[in-house]
Amino acid sequence: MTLEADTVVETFGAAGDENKLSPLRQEQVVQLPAEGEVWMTGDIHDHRTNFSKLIRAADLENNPQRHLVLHELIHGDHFDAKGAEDSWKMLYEAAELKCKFPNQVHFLLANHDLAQIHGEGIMKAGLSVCEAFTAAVERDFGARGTLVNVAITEFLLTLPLAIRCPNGLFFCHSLPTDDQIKTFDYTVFDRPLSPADYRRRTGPVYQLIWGRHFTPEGVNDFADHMDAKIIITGHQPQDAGYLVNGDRHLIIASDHNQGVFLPIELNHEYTMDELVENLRKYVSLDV
Ligand SMILES: [Mn+2]
Repeated sequence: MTLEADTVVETFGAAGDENKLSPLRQEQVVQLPAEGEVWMTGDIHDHRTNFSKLIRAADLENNPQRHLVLHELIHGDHFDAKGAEDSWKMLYEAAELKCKFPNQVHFLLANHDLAQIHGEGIMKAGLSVCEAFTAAVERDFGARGTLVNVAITEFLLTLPLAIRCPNGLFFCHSLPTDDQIKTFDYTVFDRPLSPADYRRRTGPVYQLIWGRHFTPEGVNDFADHMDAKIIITGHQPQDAGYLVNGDRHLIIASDHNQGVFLPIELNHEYTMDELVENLRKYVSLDV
């Protein structure tokens, strides 16, 4: 793939504008309509086979009623010999998809995005995945790599925090821990964000997308506050593709060979059992 820096900067800019200006967006939340369908996914982390199958199967062009949710696309396993990590390309593909289908493609801010915005915060095997990501952009765009990295950062800052469906389903990357839920600043969804919202540990954005191991009781509190029936997240790795965490929380993963996604009809109210029945494995897709 040979791309000009100008093209890449322009595409990330346009996709970010689509994120911000979407008629479905209310502050940090995307509000889906009561008709059509949505395909919810889990973390993808540059899993190229699952991503390309998903895009082909979703066939957004021929299915204008279909919405697609994407999150945590970056920071995967494709490294070059010098340790540069290639996931900017998948993020770029997703940005192109947003430009082409602005009302059908929706993102959720994830903790790896926030780490990349800050340029630090996640290590793997003793190396910074954020620096590895940036190194691939600099490798591919040379002197213009800095401009591209700025465009990527600005794009990531436009990603919404949550998606709400009229059937009571609520999507976000993760949830705050039980301790944090007790004092969580729920106004974060309904107002413009400030730097304090992103702050490590104390910021509500940070808490929402970094939290792990919250209990079904914690989820109940959160779901009641948000007037949600069932919450679907990614973030916590699932070898089997998914985990039911109590009656109101489903975790799904899309970043490995047993990964799943979840097609949902927006005009139907689901039970947890129905959601689990609807889960589909990427390996089952014949596309
Ligand atoms: Mn995550």
